[in-house]
Amino acid sequence: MGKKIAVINGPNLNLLGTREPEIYGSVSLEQIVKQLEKLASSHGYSIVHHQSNSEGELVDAIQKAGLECAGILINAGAYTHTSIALHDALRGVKKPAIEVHLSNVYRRESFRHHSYISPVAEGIVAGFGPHSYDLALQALLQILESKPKKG
Ligand code: CA2
Repeated sequence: MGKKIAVINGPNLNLLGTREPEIYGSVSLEQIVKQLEKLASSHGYSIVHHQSNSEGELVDAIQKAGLECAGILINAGAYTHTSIALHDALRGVKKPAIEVHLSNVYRRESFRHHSYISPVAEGIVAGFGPHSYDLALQALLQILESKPKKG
């Protein structure tokens, strides 16, 4: 079966690379995931990617990741700032999760300054464009690789 890392992306992130390049860059989500797959495979992990524009589907993806994956990278998009359901789902999953944002949310509108994800994340990476995902994966791998092995 192999070791897996879940990458979960929320609403509108399917549009990456097509609009608002001044905020979100010109790299597509597919390209970001390809890059993550390279880094993950060099550490013996595969990536399971899920993007959805629906809150309930994201809850399902988190629950599934909790059963199948060693850890989670999550960019919940605008649901970061609104969703108690995603907070509860992540809280219920006993796997490390890293919160990712392309933009520096603290440089932007004040409604982006609160996150329901941060209290249930190991850490946050924001503001480095697509590179935020690579940095977050590096951090997650470090957490996973420093865990004492069971048995
Ligand atoms: O900076 C981030 O990664 C965000 O999670 C992106 C969300 C935003 O609501 C958060 O506050 C910060 C929005 C994603 C929208 O993505 C688009 C990409 C290309 C074109 C239009 C939207």
